[in-house]
Amino acid sequence: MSLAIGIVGLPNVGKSTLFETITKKQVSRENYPFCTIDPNVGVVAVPDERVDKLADLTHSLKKIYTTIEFVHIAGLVKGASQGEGLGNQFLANIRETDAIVYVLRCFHKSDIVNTLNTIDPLLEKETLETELMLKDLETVDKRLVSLEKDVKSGKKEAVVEYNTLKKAQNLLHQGQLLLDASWEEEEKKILKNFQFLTFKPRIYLLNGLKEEIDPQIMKVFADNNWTYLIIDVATELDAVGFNAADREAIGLPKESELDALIKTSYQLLDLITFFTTGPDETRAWTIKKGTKAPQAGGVIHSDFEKNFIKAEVINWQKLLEAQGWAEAREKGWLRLEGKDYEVQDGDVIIIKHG
Ligand SMILES: Nc1nc2c(ncn2[C@@H]2O[C@H](COP(=O)(O)OP(=O)(O)O)[C@@H](O)[C@H]2O)c(=O)[nH]1
Ligand SMILES: [Mg+2]
Repeated sequence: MSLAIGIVGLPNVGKSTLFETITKKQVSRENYPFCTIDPNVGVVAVPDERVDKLADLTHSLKKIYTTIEFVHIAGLVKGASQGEGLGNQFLANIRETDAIVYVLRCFHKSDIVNTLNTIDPLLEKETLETELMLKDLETVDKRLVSLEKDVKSGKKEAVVEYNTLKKAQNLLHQGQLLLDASWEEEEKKILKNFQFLTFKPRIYLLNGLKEEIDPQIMKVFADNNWTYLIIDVATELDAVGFNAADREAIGLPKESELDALIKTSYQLLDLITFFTTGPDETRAWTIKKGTKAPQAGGVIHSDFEKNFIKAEVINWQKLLEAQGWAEAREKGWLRLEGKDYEVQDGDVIIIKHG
């Protein structure tokens, strides 16, 4: 399971600069044969010190981190959803992503042409969201028409789907993002099938230096609980490859802001990581919080889910404390868990299968 994130923004707000930073940090394809090869997709490893420590402990030959794909599309302009510019086609490219990053221009650099006359991240946000809503509305309208016949003949599933989409249509007409409305589980399942753009979790990337951003604007984001990050993307591009000490020397936070973006995406999507480790490799695996042991095993190999017997589980820190698998087993620290066990973030697992 690789996570994909779409990048949207108006022209000249820093999308390409962000994408260039991402591609410079891109993982080598050797260790990640499953990655997409596409010039508009950048694949980065999710930084995780637990992988490094476990790999040291078990002398792994290989370390495999989980990855995130970033999908870059051309700038949206007003009217993109109706095919203005090439927007329509581009919007379809981010249909299959799990979340969307909105790049909003906050940097003041007068020699760079801005499609708006002022620096107004809230207006940019609104423009982008309107385009995504219109795109979703187009999908809804089409589907409603094709459902009519089955609804008239009283097909139960068609009626449920119709009502859900009608509700979505109304919300979109009122300018509401689908994710922000409340939905029954059944409705959510229906909506998921359509990969609606406004039903995806979102992160607002305020592109600029903290000093450049009006505190009032930050307050609006905070008050509304909109997930946002302040990143001066141009500076991050310059600092690609710097270690923590290099970064501090030029007044940047120790951690790459791109790493912060990756971690935030992870939290936003309710994802956790578990590990497998041994002499061959140490590997991080991504699952949704709440995943049970057999399904977690299925992420590694489908046979592990089908023929699941039980799992040996230990928290990664406990395994380090024991100083190895054999020692942990001797101390009785490995827990045997059955098919109802909910895998926890930081678990190290051995799946026993038939
Ligand atoms: N000062 C400053 N300039 C930036 C920043 N991000 C992008 N730029 C500049 O803005 C211009 C447009 O950026 P680009 O990434 O091409 O925008 P795009 O059209 O959204 O892809 C380039 O000259 C960048 O160097 C930033 O964080 N700070
Ligand atoms: Mg660009």
